[in-house]
Amino acid sequence: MKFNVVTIFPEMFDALIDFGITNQAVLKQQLDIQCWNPRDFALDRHRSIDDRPYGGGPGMLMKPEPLARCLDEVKRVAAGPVVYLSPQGKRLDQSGVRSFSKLPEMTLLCGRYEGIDERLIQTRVDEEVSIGDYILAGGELGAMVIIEAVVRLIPGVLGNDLSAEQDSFSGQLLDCPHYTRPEVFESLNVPSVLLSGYHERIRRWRLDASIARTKNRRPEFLVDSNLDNEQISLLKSLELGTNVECEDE
Ligand code: 4FM
Repeated sequence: MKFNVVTIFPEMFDALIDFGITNQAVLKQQLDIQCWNPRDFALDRHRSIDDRPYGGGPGMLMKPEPLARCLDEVKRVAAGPVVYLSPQGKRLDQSGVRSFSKLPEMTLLCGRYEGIDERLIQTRVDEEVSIGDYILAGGELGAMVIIEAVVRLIPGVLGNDLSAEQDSFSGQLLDCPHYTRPEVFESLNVPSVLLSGYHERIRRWRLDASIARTKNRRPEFLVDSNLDNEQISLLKSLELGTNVECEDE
């Protein structure tokens, strides 16, 4: 998959290119990140990209012309939607990440300062997306969040075929607790079922723990969710208090 990123801070994306799963995907040519700097499209001597807001007020805005020239060049050579990262956008969730992961290419537009000229959003942005209800200083970290979340779903990246979507049941349920060696850590034991070797009991314990956690921490996930019969019956026994496992959840 290819990401075109419009940003005045392209070096920030070295974090993805140089580390972790995104680095692995770049090395295996499963991921391409190309940054486009609006400053390179400014025509004045000072290569200015910001200007003062009409109507007054504090701070600066990204001026439309360099950004427009930059985006027009990206659109000339690139495929897929232009996504603008901002707190005003539609909240991203795992199903949104999944639909991005099916695209061969997309463009992420990162703003800085107090905002970008609205006419640029009107004329050149397909979707406005927010990664959460908090205010960052620019769109770059949001773009990096999208790239990392999308890349781990691309088939063949990480060897994800089992782990990527299964680890959270496709975003429907929260993950269960995990344990590794030693068997006792600071006098805390690993749940004995995980040491038993009974694979079906382990599978049930994990499913049960996932449903209990979800009910306690994110009950809204269980409203209108597509649980199977086994999951529904586990949820009912949890609601009746007849569930023996998961004491703290
Ligand atoms: C965005 C600052 C554009 C300045 C931001 C400009 C954000 C979020 C966010 C800050 N992005 N989800 N929340 N961006 O806070 O995606 Cl011009």
